[in-house]
Formats: sequence, C-alpha cells, structure tokens
Amino acid sequence: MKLDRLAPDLERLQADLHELSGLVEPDLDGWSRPVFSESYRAAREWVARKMADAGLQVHVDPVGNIVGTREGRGVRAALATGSHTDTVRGGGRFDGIVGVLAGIEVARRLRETGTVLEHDLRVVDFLGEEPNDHGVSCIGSRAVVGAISADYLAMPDGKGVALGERLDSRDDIAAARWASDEVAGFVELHVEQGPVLERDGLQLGVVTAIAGIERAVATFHGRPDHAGTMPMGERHDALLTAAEAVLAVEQIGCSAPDAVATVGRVESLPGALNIVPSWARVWSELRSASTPWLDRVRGDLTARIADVARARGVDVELDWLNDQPPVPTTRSVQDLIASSASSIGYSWRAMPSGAGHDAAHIASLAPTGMIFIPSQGGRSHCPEEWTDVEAIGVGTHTLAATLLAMDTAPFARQEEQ
Ligand code: HGY
Ligand code: MN
Ligand code: MN
Repeated sequence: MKLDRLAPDLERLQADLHELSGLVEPDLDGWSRPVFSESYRAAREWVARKMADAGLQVHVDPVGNIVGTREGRGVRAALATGSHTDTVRGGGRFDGIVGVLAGIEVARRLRETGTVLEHDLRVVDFLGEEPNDHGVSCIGSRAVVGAISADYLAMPDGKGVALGERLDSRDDIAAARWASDEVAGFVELHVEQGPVLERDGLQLGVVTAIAGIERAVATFHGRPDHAGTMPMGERHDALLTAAEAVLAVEQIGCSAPDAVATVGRVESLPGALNIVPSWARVWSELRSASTPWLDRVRGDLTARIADVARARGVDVELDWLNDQPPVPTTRSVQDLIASSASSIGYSWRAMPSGAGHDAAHIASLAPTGMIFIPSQGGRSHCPEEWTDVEAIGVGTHTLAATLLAMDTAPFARQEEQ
C-alpha cells in the first residue's frame, strides 16, 4: 500500500488536540488533568466517544484503562498503541494525549482507506501514567502486566485514602491483566520532552531504551533551638542538612553523561523564622538508561546523606521507592519504526528516553517500540510545552506505517535485543 494514503488528517488532529487539552482543572495552573480528578473523568468520557466515533469497539477494563479495538482478519494477538491522558499538575497540552489521539487517528485512516490488518488494532488510554498522590505511577500499564501489588493498592494519598479505593477494580485487579500472548507488539508515540530532536533538526526519535527511575525520600530529625541565641556551631539544623543532601543529589546527577537527578520537593518544620528547623524532608529521583550507574548511585547517595547528617548531629531515615529499572525497547521494532520513517522520507535518529512511559511496562509483555516527536525548546511538564501539529502528523503517519509493517513483518519477542 502507498504509505501516503495513511497520512493523518491534520485539521482533525488539531481539533482533537484543542478539545481534549482544554479539559482541565479550572483552579490549577497550566493544563492540569490529574488522575482521578473531575476533568480527567470528563476527558476519558471524551476519549471513549472519539474511539467509538472512529469505529473502535470500546470497553473500560477492570483497572480503568479505556481500550478501543478495530477487528483484524483474525490473527489471535492484537497490535497495540496508546499512551495516557492524565497530566502532572501545572503540566502541558501534549504529554501523553498525543499518543492516544494518534492511535484514534490511525484507526480512522485505516477505516477510511478500507485497510483491514491481519491483527486486531488495540488503542489504549492507560490509567494514571503520572506519579500520583499515592506515590504510584503507570497504574494502568502496570496492571495489564500484573505489576500492581497489594502494597501498591494499599498506598494512601495525603488524605489516607488507599489507591485501591480509587480504582473501579477494587476487588479484582488481576482481571485487568493481559494474557502473555494477547498482544503481538506495542508502539507508543510521545513528545520527546527534551531538546535533542529540535537541536539536531530531526523529525523523529526511535527510542532505544527508557530510563530507569529510582526515587528516594530522606527525612531529617534535628533539634529545635532559639534562632537568636543558639551559636551556629552548636546547632542541629535539619534544613541545612537537607540543603547539603540536595546538593549531593545534584552532584550525583552530574556524574554521568546521560544521567539526571532531581530534588522536586523539600519540606521543613516548624517553619518559624525564629526557630532552628528541627525536621526536614527531601524527595529526590535519579534517572539513567544505565543499570550499573543506577545500582552504584543508590549506594553513593545513601552514604553521602548519612555523612552530612552525621556531621551535623542530625538523624536521618532514607526510603527508596519506585525502583523502575531501565527498559530497552525491542530491536526489531526499532528497526521497523526506522524503516517506516525512512520509506516515507522522514528524518530520524536513535535515542534513549529520559522520561518514563507506559511502554516501559508493556515491554515486559510484548515486543515494544516508541516514537518521539520534537518538543519546542525541549520543554515539558510545564504550560509552555509545545509541539506543532505538523510534527504530530509526522509522528502519527510513522505510527500508522509502523503498525502496518508490524502487521506482516516478522519481529522477535523480547529476548532479542
Ligand atoms: O516522569 C516521567 O518521566 C513521566 O512524565 N511520567
Ligand atoms: Mn509526563
Ligand atoms: Mn508522558
């Protein structure tokens, strides 16, 4: 088939982006649609309607993923694509929703060109990809690969509500699990959320690996004292200890070329101007596509935090959360994305993803690939996030061509890298 026939309708994509990105929380900054919020519920009703309008058979699975299916000629396993429609607070208009809308547009173009694949096509809006108030990310994609544990379901939010209480499937999360042979392959289209493609002047990224993420919470117990009378050398200041820990995180993040480390939140008590802080808490994360680096820096950070606390006579507790190892994508799927892009005439490069994605979980179940399109200024997780609709069209076109190629080309399962 001439791949140009599967090119997306840019005006329709633009209209979808405008409608869906406008469903946000009125009292939050940016384009905010946190999981379990009212705007998120409205957005998912919108997605289900759009999937149905595109001719997909729509159902909501036991954990709350929205799944749209276009029947194929009969090959047992489905080809899947999709992403997420929840956002970070203060987020942008493209993170996640581009992958869901592209999947719906591919379904429309298949219908409009009368193209029936051998495989079913499955378009998924995965529940809650962003880290939520319960400290869990990628709820829907973890659930379909059986990676939502009872501990996860018990994780409370700030109001003490357990994650399981928020899920439709509170009694049987296992029912959401996809069978090991249910999906033949998965491809996710996503904005790059970084500066590489724009800097290199390229249209597409073929993702080689998705960074691993280690998250740590350090709690410092110092001693409250009068800020006016206690000499500097005799204090046990929890916040100053936390400040040194924050700088230690930065130094670790700068210790390897493709690594990053961030402290996104610091709290301290009692918070009075005239009392030396007695308590402080630091939330940090370390990311890299290199497993050896992640393994090493867990120990490094643990040792450095213990050192700065000891030096100031402050006690510290360090909890490690969400150890998500780096995930390589499947080489043969990477090759199909690259050959599809090249055959249409799009420029591309291979690159790792510093951001986490639902694909990182689906990769444990099926051959998996990711397609990136440029983010303006490399900005994301902020209201300034922007990707031109033409670039989204290039990504959607490449997604369609890749799924068409996967429909007939042999590609290996996960063990081949
Ligand atoms: O945090 C991430 O990398 C993704 O945006 N959830
Ligand atoms: Mn995100
Ligand atoms: Mn995302």
